[in-house]
Amino acid sequence: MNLGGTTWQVSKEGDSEVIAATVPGSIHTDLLAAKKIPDPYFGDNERKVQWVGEAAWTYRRSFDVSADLLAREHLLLRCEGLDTLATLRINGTEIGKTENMFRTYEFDVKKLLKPGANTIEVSFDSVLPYIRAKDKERHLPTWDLSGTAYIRKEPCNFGWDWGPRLITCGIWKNIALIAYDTARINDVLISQDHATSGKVGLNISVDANAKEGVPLTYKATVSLDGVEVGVSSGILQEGKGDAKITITHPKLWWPVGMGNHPLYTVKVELLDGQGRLLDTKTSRIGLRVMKVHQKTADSPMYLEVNGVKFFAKGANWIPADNFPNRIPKGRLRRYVEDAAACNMNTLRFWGGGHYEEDELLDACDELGVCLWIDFKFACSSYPAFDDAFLDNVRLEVRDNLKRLGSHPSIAVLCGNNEVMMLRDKEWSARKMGENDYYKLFRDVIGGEAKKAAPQIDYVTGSPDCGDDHFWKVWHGGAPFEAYRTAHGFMSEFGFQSFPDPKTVAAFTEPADRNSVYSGMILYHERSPNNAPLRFDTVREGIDKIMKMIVLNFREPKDFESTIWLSQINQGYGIKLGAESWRREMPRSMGCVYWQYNDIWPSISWSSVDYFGRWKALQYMAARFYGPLLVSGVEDVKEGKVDLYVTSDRMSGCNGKVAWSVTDVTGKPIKSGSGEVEIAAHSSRRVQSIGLKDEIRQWGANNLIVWMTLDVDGKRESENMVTFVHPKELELMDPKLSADIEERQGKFVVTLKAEHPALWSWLDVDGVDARCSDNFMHVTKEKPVSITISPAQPMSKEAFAKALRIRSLFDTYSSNAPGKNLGGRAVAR
Ligand code: BMA
Repeated sequence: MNLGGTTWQVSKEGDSEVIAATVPGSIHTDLLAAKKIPDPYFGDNERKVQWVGEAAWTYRRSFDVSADLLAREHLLLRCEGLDTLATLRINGTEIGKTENMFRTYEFDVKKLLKPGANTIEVSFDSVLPYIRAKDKERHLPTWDLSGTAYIRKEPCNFGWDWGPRLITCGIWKNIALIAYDTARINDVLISQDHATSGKVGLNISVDANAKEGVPLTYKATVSLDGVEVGVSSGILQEGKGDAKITITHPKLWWPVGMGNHPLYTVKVELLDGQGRLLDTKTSRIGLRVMKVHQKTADSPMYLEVNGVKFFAKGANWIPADNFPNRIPKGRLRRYVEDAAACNMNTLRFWGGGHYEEDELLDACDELGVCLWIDFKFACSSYPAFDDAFLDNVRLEVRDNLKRLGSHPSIAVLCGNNEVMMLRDKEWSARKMGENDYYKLFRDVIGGEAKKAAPQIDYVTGSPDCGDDHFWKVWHGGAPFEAYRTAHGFMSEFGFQSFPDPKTVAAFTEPADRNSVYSGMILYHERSPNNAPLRFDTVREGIDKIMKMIVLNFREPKDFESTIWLSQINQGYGIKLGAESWRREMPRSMGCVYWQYNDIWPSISWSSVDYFGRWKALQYMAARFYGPLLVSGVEDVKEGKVDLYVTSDRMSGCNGKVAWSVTDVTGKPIKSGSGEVEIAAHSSRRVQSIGLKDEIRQWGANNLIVWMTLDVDGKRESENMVTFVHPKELELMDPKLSADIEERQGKFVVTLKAEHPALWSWLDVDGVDARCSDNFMHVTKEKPVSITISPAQPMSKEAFAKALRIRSLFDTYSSNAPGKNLGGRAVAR
């Protein structure tokens, strides 16, 4: 019996006012619905609602229990998520207290319930006095708010360098009464044996809570697309039994770009001695062997699936909302679709969030996106000296792996994010002792993970396993070119940008949008520190964006141009890193940029913003993560461009690489092409284009090198490099124009340019619209056709009126009309 819904009420401790509440939910969303607080994501409202996290709140409802339900042998209250310090009462009697938002708690309530009306009350204490008192007893070194590591609550709920501090409480997951007779299934653990080729052996371990003297049997059925492919049944001994099923002609599960992602359904039924069905548990699995190879002297860390080593391409996932319950259904799936559409095969669920929703993992299983999942420990030391804390963590790991452990998309389980940076030989004022570090992350979490998910590789932390968090560019101030000096499995690196102007408008007043340094803009950017409410520290993020823009591009002409140019700049930089690491495979084997999504509307490292709008980086990722990539490395001193072809394909192919050199006006200078053999999972230099003479004659700042890769007559990749930063190119007005054709509610826009239009993009004024591609280069020889799907129906006239076409040229403030030096420029 589901106890969730809208029949709940909530009140603040010491206050007689009662407001309607929704379960699952959170106190902020209830207060918002009751119009008791302003939208905390708008302007600096966050500051005005800090009192919410300081207060204690009680949720209550009444519910009817039928005589039938009461007649069942067992009656439990099951809470799948209580955030966080809760005291529960049934009909006024306390039934327990909880202290971990990540755990599932069950309470025997049979004796307390009565036929007819009953009440449930869940009181939440503020976690702030609790963590303050704990930290006073013994301070834990941290980069975050002191004391937060004492409580098992989403770390970023206390604020992060991309998110607000809105400390929630509430019943954030399902709550229900569970009634059953005789026995129920506790857990089902499925392991796969791929040792014999052409077969996969499944061992399905069933664990039921047996009752002495009551015979129990099980039946396990495996099916694919509704067709049964194996069945096994037997008798449980003391509640335990192993079903063994061999799948002949197995269809293997592969990540994005490597094959299909078939999912088998495993249904386990628990029956009593008379064959009466007692309980059922269904899981979806994929047949695959996934391995993590940690870094060695000769190799970076890398992932392997079904015996095939593959390059991990993707981004880091953070919670999609500070209030996860209000994420619209389908939105999480959409994020995964967008990742897969951009050729991402990996998402890392970073350690400062929560154990993610089923919808998100289901989508990753279905679409072939591999997951690296951190346990939820980040950027702090932890009280591993406290046995009660360790016991609490053990149960947390068990509960979460019971729910998540069978997802085929999980490639890596990882103890924490960046706790190793706070680790030393002994505990000190700034560091955590290594004995306690290993006790928590290797022995306790690693030990539980081995038991609960034996077939998923576990690593103690990121970047413990030889992966790299490369922050020299954003945090260290180095230029994007520094990415080319690093190698390995790059699990974090990133650069910030502004979100879409529509998103900026969602958290600002028009007057805030007169400068990127206006108070409200600064307020929604949180780097470098994780203390959002402190105004005594200098915010550096916007400065970093502006400095990097003018290092690579020209100064933007106005507020909106700054937004778009910040996106082009971000994409330009991340592309530089991603292509470099892909090129040098297998010396580097992973590129997982920071960060994929946003928790609120903000200026951050994301490529998809809080509302799901793509930044330029997301479009560029589709290209630089493409299964086949042609890329160029410029060397102005040697006067050459080296062309590389990189393949993540499962088999070899032959292709044609063509290149051409033009001046910035688009005038052809030199070109060539050649056939190339492309091996599976390979990268190599296919050609070196000597351009010494051209540089001497035309000037390095006047040349653009274009390249394409075709396979079987199909364009697989195209790219462009210049010898200088784009700001040094004396661009001409490209005279962009567009032809619009309407096709079943969508519009096909063909962009044409008279001169190279670098990073051209389309945008529909005031309307959300999906573009099949964006931020691409258009030349006279190569018009580009883009399909645009507006979020709302539009007439062709309205569309044409709202369509805006721009390119890099339009963002600049100092475009003297086409002042091209045409051949007179001097090489650098
Ligand atoms: C990292 C992450 C996050 C952080 C990001 C940006 O190292 O693990 O803690 O948000 O950098 O600073």
